[in-house]
Amino acid sequence: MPDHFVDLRSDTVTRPTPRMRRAMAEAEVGDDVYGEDPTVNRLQELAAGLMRKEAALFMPSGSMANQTAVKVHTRPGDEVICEAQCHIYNIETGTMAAFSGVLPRPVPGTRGVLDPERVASAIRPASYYLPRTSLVAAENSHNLAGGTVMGVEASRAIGEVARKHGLASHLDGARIFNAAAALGVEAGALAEPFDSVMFCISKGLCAPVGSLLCGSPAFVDEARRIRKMLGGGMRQAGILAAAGLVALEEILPLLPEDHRRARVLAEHLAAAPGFEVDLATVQTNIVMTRVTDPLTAQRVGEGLKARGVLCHVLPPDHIRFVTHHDVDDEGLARVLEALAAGL
Ligand code: TLP
Repeated sequence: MPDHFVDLRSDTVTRPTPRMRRAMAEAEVGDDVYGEDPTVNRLQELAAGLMRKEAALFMPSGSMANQTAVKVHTRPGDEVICEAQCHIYNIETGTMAAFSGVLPRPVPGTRGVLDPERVASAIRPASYYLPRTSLVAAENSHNLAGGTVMGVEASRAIGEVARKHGLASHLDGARIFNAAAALGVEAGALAEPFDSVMFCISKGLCAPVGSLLCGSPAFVDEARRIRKMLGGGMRQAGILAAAGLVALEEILPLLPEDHRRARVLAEHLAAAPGFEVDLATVQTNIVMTRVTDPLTAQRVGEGLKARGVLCHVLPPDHIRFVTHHDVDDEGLARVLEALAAGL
């Protein structure tokens, strides 16, 4: 998109910073399929430590990382308990069925947070004629619920219920650092209760490509095999990992600024006629709003675009705005002006 747009469609639109580009140009590289890229190895070690896991694997995307985790943790015909609006089930093109041959067992959460009792009651009893429940998947922060966060206690409760019933657990932590910043805890405390966790460096952290899939050494060994099966083995990937190393140092401390701007935008929308926002869901960098009559989400999206603001329309009546590093206070002011101009 041309620079004159304020782009709030997603935090995936962030571009690498000048420091990242320099680090990318200068990165020491090797063939990562042989495990010989020193920059990838550094990022993987750092990621594992941050997520309180023993090992990590650099993946081309969050979707591939999530689906690799599903594949490693399940066998065809198994059932995966997941929050009803989660990304793994709803926005990954049905890969869990197509690639792993598993059934989703969606369980509605409260503002994206799974209830351990509901999870427990969705677990199938062991029987030769029932699907086998083998995995519980959670998401933090929760994208479609509006960037809501799941606290340390709630995360532990889900990890525990899975362990107690002999199930594996996976956390889609695409935006785990946003959740951690909002809660004022270390990301590792949110990741620790789960057997595996994925986080993205290519969203609010501004790196151009990549996600880290973290877990035990045995999990990561198998994930490496699945990544290769999917054609996701990368060669001199240190050029990409270098941006991730900078992202974790340079951008991570700035995430609260994105949250502050999301809050300003949300409060503005909540007070504007034609929009409904559940302010309690505005906990990180996502603002989910419902457009009410006589406006329609499509028309609002078009009206904002005509005034230089891009948002993500979710038909029929929702719009998502995501704040990020590349939208500063001036950008935010332009969004508020566009809204005030009437649609
Ligand atoms: N989310 C994208 C779109 O797919 C909607 C976005 O713009 O928010 N888990 C979560 C929670 C995500 O939000 C996303 C991307 C992914 C996984 C997948 O990551 P990628 O895009 O790297 O495959």
